[in-house]
This record gives sequence, structure tokens and C-alpha cells, in this order.
Amino acid sequence: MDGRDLVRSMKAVGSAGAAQGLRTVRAAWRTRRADASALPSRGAEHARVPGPVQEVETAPGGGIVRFARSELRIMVAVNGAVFWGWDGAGPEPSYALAGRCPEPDPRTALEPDKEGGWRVVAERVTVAVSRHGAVEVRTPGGVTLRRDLPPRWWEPVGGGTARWMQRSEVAADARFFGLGGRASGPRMRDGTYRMWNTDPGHAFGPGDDPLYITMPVQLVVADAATHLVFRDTSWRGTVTLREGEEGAGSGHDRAGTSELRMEGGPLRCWVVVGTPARVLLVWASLTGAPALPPTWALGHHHARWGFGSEQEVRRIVSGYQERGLPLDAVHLDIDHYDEHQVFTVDQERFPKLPLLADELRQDGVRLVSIVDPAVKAAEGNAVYDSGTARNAFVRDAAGRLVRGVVWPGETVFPDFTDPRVREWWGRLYEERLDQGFSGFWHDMNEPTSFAAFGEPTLPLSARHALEGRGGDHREAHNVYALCMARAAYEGLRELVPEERPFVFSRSGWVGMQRYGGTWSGDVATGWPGLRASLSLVLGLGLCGVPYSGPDVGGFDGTPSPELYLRWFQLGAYLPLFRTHASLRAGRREPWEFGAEVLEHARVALVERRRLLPYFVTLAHLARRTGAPYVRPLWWSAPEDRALRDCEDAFLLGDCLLVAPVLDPGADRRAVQLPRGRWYDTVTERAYEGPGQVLLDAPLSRIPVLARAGCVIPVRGDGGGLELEVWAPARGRTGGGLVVPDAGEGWDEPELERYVTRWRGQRLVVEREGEGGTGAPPHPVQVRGLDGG
Ligand code: NBV
Repeated sequence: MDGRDLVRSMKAVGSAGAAQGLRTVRAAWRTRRADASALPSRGAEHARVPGPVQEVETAPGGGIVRFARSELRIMVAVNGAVFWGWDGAGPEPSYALAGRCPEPDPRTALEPDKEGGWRVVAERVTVAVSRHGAVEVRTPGGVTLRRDLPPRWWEPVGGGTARWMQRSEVAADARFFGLGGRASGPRMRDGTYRMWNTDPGHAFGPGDDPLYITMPVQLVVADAATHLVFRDTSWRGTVTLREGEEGAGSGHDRAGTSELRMEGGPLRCWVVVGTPARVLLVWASLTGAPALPPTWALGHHHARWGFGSEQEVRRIVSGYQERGLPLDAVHLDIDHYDEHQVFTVDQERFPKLPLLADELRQDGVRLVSIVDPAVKAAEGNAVYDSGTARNAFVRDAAGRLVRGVVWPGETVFPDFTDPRVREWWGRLYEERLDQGFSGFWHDMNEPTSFAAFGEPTLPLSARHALEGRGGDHREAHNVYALCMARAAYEGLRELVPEERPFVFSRSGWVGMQRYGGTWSGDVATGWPGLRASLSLVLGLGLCGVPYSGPDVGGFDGTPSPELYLRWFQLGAYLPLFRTHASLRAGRREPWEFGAEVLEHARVALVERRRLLPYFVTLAHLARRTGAPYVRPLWWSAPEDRALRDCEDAFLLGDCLLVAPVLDPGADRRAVQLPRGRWYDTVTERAYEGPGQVLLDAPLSRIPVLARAGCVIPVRGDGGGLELEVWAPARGRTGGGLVVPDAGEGWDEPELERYVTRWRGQRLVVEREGEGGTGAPPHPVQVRGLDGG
């Protein structure tokens, strides 16, 4: 033990309660010992590069290029996505892919190029391989989007997992986005980012990295095109980004660079080129369509760690009802468990949970339960006993159960990378359903295990099934939560086949959208935390995870009334709109901040409810097209550099531009507008983009603009679907898509297409169908007629 570990151990014992503190010290020691004996120490290594090209074998969509010391397999798929893998790596097995890998494009294959290398020319992309193994991705017009230099490997002399490095160059004007849920984005500035799902252990702000969801996925936006690159390995690693610099016409541009260093796993990647919408469409076809949340999950949720009793839950719900505030779900945190044990209920404080759930449901409020993966290691705990009987828990290299420390004390961890374990775990949700819960909130699944020192997770040497292939925590860590979400989702589909599951998870990995969404985790209460909230939602959306949102008000402490309100106003336009806070934090109910805040929060809540049909439409579109609900302003105009650099506003679907207030004391703010006419949705005044405008943002509201010509499905006063149409500019047309709500089941409602156009002095709104156009089947309200 070094001096620092000793200090940390003493602190742990002092701060977490003596017994728990001691456990975290013992757990940290166990981890250190386990890893020291089971993990190979890094000794001498051989460095390797591919070497010169030797031969080429073509195959549909590409083929294999053999170099002196490695080989490269390339395949352009029918959907235009490009795969390449070194050293024999193929696309499968992969935790990211949804089902089978797409078919190769039979119309193309490797062919020699003029520079002595090889290339694959496909409809949407060209891939060129140099004689030494550099790989270039070009647009069909021949512009280079990225150049991957020949990779390098370091192989332990005695054999074992090779680490590797891949350096890439992108255009000087390119901007990086993505990498999972990052607090300092959405634009990823120069720096080194870790790929290792991590509970920061405290409420986080923009400077904390990594967080709960890391993904080796980058979206690179440049003048020539947008592309997504995904290095399909779940191993730990880092990516170092450096934006390029343009030489102001001098011809001396400096390329942007990205350097990926991975501690293991296959060296393989996918690249998708196109417009942002096309890139996300192909991405969703590769990694899976986002699960469609049930409609109630698109409303307002109220959560808290420490409601403490049924009476308190009733008091809160009545508080909403008495004030006429819409509420759709209440979340119960770990304090409703019996001594923090998952799949149990404290019968003293929550004696009649099913009855409470039933009453709330009649009032249109669903109950959501937190679910932690760690199981108390105690005989007599039903989950522990049944899991032990099935050999469901993670073991170390010597075959002993791995014990960690979480809320219930000493715990064990299900191995979700084992299909048998997923099946068992999925069935456990029956207990939750019997208690009346409708939705599930996965926490602590990085996985987190408290440790007085070292990483707060399982030993790296812990063994995992990895779908039967076998491996250790170095490979399984980042996909642990993804597999837990899968277990829940598939279990719920069996248990309640007629309803769409609602699962959202703190941690996850590429493909997690197949099973549900996520939330910010413990975002720090403060203005930087508010900004981080938006960064996370935008970044995750660009990685294919469209449903997320922050703890409105922040997780810890007490927000000022102004901060609370500004967070609330932002949250009302994000997919998951949930107030939540920690055990010791101040209240988060909208009436706790004074009459003025309550009135303005009410406006936000009512507006969210009015926009519910729009959110339903966006959820369906996300599932059908991969487009996130919340999009950066450059979504439809990635070539507009001012938009590329704008991080404080977003598009909500095609119709709305939301400009939250992210700074204290503001009563107006600058808003960067994309091209076209935009209406302030409150004043109906029209503004013309592109350009920047200064808009009023009094405490009562944040600027929200509607795109001229758009059709927004809204909830009318009577509860029925209505169309809000914003007048197109004279001589212009517009339109919109609407997917009507089909309830909680699996019915596929038909997409409705609307067009808006001027006919003389009259604005006409029509539905387009196969048999031509007709009158819309919903009432229409036209707005913005006087604004232009
Ligand atoms: O279960 C308690 C909290 C929960 O409220 C929060 O949302 C999670 O992100 N949980 C973390 C564990 C404790 C964190 C200090």
C-alpha cells in the first residue's frame, strides 16, 4: 500500500460509515490482489506495422489486402456503410450490431488504383488503401474525408492481447462530435477522452470525463461531408482529438487528427458517409432502431432519492394535482427497497405499493422503479439464492465469486454477458410488475463497486461469459450495462408482450438504444451543469441514442429559483423530462421555488403536454429513421460553419428551434438561425436566417422558434390531435410528418404527410396520400400569418 492509498482508505472509513468504509477498503485490496495475480504484467513487447502490400483477393463489396505483417479486410455494404478490419477481424461477433451484419454491395470490389494501391468505388463512397496500409475514405466526388495511417500494434513477447494505435487525419475545417455522453461538448474540443464507463463518484460538471456512457463513435462534420466512424471494440482506451486549422487561403492547412489507443480487442471499424440524416439512418440500420418509449414516458416525470414513504409519494402527487400541473410518472429510488436490496420493497414504509400504483395509474401517473445490478451477498436474499443456484454471478480467475461493495453492503454482480443470466434476470422483473411498476431505471451499472482506492468497478481480471467466448472485465466492462438493458428489455417483452417496455439506463454502449434510453446521471447543480445537460443529450443523440434528459434542477444541492426554472424550461423540450435529486439535496417540486417560478414552470409543463403528439411523432421518426429528437443546429446545414460551432441551442425535430437560457441574469439571448424564415412561437414575429438575432428571454420563457411552413401535431384543448401550421413565406411551400399515437402496444400507425402552400391569398394545408391530396383529418390552426 502506498501512502496515498492509506490516506484514501482512512477517508473511506471515515466518510461512508465505519462498516461500509471498511468494506470499500477490503474490496479495493481484493481487486488489487486479484488483478496482480491474474493479469499479465506488461513486459517486453514487439511493435508491428502492416508492412508493404503483397497480394490482394477480391470479394463482393471489397476483399482482402495482404501486407507483409497483417491483412486488411474491406467490405462496402449494400447500405453504403464501409467496414474494415485488420488482422483477420470481421464485423462479428459484435455487441454493437443489431442482428446480422449487412450484406456486401455486389456491384463493387477492390480494384487497383493509379498510385499503386487499391480501392473500392461504391455509389456513396470510395475507399482507397495505400501500399503500406493507409486507408482513405473519400466522397464520390473524390474529396478525402479521413485518412487512417497504417495502424501499429504492440504484442507482448510471451503472447497475449495486443494493444494498438490508430492515427487518423480529417479535414482542417472538421469538427468532432459524439464519443457517447460527454459533459464538455457537444463539440469535442482538443484533448484526450477515455473509453471506460465511469461513475465519477460525485455530481459532475463539464470538466468531468469520462462519464457513465463512453462510445468509440465519432461524428465528423466538415464542409465536404459528414461521416461517422466507429471502432468496434469494447476494450479500454483513449482518443486524442485535435481540431485542424485552415491556413486562410495560404494553402497551408493543418489537418485535424484523432489518435485512438486501445488496450486490446479487434482493430476494426465502420464508416458511414453522407448528410447527418443519412449517416444516422444507416447507423440505426447497423446498430438497431431506437426502442419506442410508451407515450406516458414522453410526459413529465418526477423523481427523488428519498421520497421515503407512500404518504410522501401521495403528498407529491396531490401537490401536482391540486395545482393543476401535468404529471405522468413518479420514480422510486433505492430508498424504497428493503435495506437497499434490489427486487425488494421496504414493507414498513411502502406497505401497499400495488395499491398505490393502482391509484396513481387511475390518475394517469405511472410508477417507475430503480433497478441496481448488484445483489446483496447474503443467503436468504432471494435474488442471491436463485442467482447462486444458476451460477449467475461474476467470478474471478480462480473461480471465486467476485465481491464488491454497493448500497446493500457486500454484493455480487450478475454476468449479463451470459445469455442464461440475462434470461434469469429478465424474469425477475415480474416482482416489480407485481408491485405495480410500469418502467425501469437502471443505475450503478458501469458497473460501480465502491472502492477506497483504485477504479470503482470490478477487478479487470474478473471473468465473463461474453456470449460463450469467455474473457475478462477489460473487455466486458463497457458492455455490462448494455447487456443488463437487454436482459430487462427481453424479459419485459416476455412478461408483458402487449406493452412496449420502458427501460432507461445510466450506463451503456453502442446499440443501447435498442433497449431504451438513458439520463444524465448525477449532473451537478449549477449553471455549468445545466450546460452539460444539453451537451449530453445532443452527443448521445448523434451516437444513435435519442431518448435522454437530465436531472432537472441538478442532482445535488439546491438550485436558485432562477436556475431551477431555466433547467425546467430546457427539460420541457428534451425527450426525458424528469425532475430528480439526491437524498440530501433540496426539493425539486415546481412549487418549492416561489409563486413566480411555479407560474412559469406551469407554462412549461402545459406546453410539454400540448406538444406531446409532436414528441410521439419524433419518437416514431427516431425509430424509423435514426434521427434524434434533439439535433444540433447544423443538422440540415452541416456546411454552415457558424451553426457547426453553435452549442447553446438545438432543433427539436424538423419544426422547432429551442434556445434555452444557460446563463444567470439573462433576459435576452443571441440565437443563431439556420437558413429560412423562423417565427418566435410566442410573439409570432418572423426572423430570416441565416444569421444571428437577439431575442427576448424573460424569466417566463425561453425563445422557441418554429420553421416557416412546418406542421406540428399538438394536443388540442379537448385532448384531440390538432395541427399547428406555421405559414410558409410567400411563394414558398412547407410540410410536415405526423405519426398519430397508437397507445402502449406494438401497432404501427401510418405516417401522415402534410403539405402547406399558398394558393393566392389563401394558405392551404393538405394531406398527401397515395390517391392524391385531401383535407387533413384533424383541426388546423394557422399561425404566423401576420408575422412576415
Ligand atoms: O440511487 C441513488 C442514486 C440515484 O438517485 C441517482 O440518480 C443515480 O445516478 N444513485 C445514482 C446512486 C447514488 C449516487 C450518489
